[in-house]
Amino acid sequence: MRNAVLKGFIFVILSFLLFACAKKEAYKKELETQSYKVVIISEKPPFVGINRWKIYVYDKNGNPVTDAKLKINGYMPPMPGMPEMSFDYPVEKVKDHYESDINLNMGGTWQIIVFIEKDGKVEKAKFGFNL
Ligand SMILES: [Cu+2]
Repeated sequence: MRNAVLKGFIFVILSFLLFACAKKEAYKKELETQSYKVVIISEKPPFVGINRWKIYVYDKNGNPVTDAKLKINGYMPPMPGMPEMSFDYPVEKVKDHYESDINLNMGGTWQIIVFIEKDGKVEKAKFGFNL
């Protein structure tokens, strides 16, 4: 009986911890390019509006890459009665990572490309989602 109470107690504490972690990193997207691992973190999953994204770039040894130049493009293919849209979002360097305000100004299909430029070479990390 005591054991069951203890187990229940531990379960509740673990659930709280899990919930706290999940809340802190509500959205995480990991992408791979030839030379890098790119991790995008945001407080919320993509939504219509201005999304603040933190972008972490790592080399294949897991070391942070902090001297690259990043650019992010958001593209929406043509929709009925609407031409295609393409936006370049400026990216700023913040300490050991990068940040950008991604303005997803309407619902629909979005294709995102993160351009990572370093030593004169550009690599692209791509993903997409529906809003
Ligand atoms: Cu559209």
